[in-house]
Amino acid sequence: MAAQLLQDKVCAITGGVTGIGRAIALGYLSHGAYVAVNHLGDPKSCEQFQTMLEESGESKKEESGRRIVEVRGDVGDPETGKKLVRECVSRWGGLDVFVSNAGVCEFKEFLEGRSQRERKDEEERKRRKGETMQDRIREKISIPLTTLPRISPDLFTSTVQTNLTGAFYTIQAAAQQMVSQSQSSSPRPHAGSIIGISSISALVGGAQQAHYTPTKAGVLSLIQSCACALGKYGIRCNALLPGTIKTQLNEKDLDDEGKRKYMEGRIPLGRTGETGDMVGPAVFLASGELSGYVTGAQLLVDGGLFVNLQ
Ligand code: RM4
Repeated sequence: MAAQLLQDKVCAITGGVTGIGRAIALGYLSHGAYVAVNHLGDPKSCEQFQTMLEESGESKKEESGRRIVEVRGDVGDPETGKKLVRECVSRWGGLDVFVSNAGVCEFKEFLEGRSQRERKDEEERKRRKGETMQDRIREKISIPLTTLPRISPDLFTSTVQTNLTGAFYTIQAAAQQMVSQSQSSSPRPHAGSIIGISSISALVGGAQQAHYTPTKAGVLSLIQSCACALGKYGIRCNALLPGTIKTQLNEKDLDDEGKRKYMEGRIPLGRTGETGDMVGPAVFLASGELSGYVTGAQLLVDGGLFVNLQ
C-alpha cells in the first residue's frame, strides 16, 4: 500500500467532483484521509459524486462508514462553507485541511467584434475566393461590432462570485473552525492547512480571460493575507498555481488544434498538464509533516510554462 501521508486527516474541498478538485479529493482519500466534497448540487454534479464513490470503492460501504461525503451548495453563498465545515465536525470531529478549488472560466473576448482567429479564417476564405487585398481591407473596417459576444456584466459578476467571493467565504469558514480547534483543550496534531487553487493566470494575462485572471490574482492575494492573519494560530495558508491542466474548463479551448499546439509548444515539459499532476503538490501542502514551515507560498504546477520566454 502506498504511503498514507494524510492518515485520518479530515479534509474538505470545494468544487470537488470534476477536474483538479476531483483528482485532489480522490488523491487525499488514497492517502488515508476523510474527505468532504462540495459540489453545486445540480443533477450532473450529483451523478459525478456517485461515480467518485464507485471509483474509490467507498460505495461498497454503509453511508455512515464512508471516508468521503458530499456537501451540496454554491460557494458564492456564505452558508455553503459553513455547512461544509459543520459536516466535517459532526461526522469526523474536526477539520485539518481545506482546499478552496471551486472555479469557473468561460473563454470570452473582452470587447465585441471578431476574434483574431475569425478574421484570419475570413481572410483565407476570401483569398481563396480571389478577392483583392483592397476588397478585404474595405471588408475588414466595415465589420459591424456585434458578432462575438463580449464579457457581459453578468459573466464578470458570476465569475468573481464563484472564483473569489466563494474562496473568501469558504476559507473564512474553515479558518474559523481551525482557530477554535487550536484554542481548544485538545488541539489537533497540526493546527491546519488551507490551500487556495489560484493559477498561472494570477501572474500573466489571457486575451479571452479578462474576467477570470483578476479572480485568480485575487485568490493568491487572499491566501497571502490569510497566511499573515492565521500564522499566530499555527495555521498554514498556501496557493497552488496550475498551468494549463486539461479539465472541463478548457476542453473546448484546447480542442482547437492551433491553440493546443501553441500551448504545448510553450511548455518546456512538452505537454499540457493532467489533473493527476496536481495531487502530489496538494498532498505536500496539506501534510504538516512535509510542509510544516511552509506558509504564504505559491507553487506553480505548469510544466515550466510561466518561465518559458524563449
Ligand atoms: C488556467 C489557465 C489555463 C486555462 C485554464 C482554464 O487558469 O489560464 O491556461 O486553460 O485556466
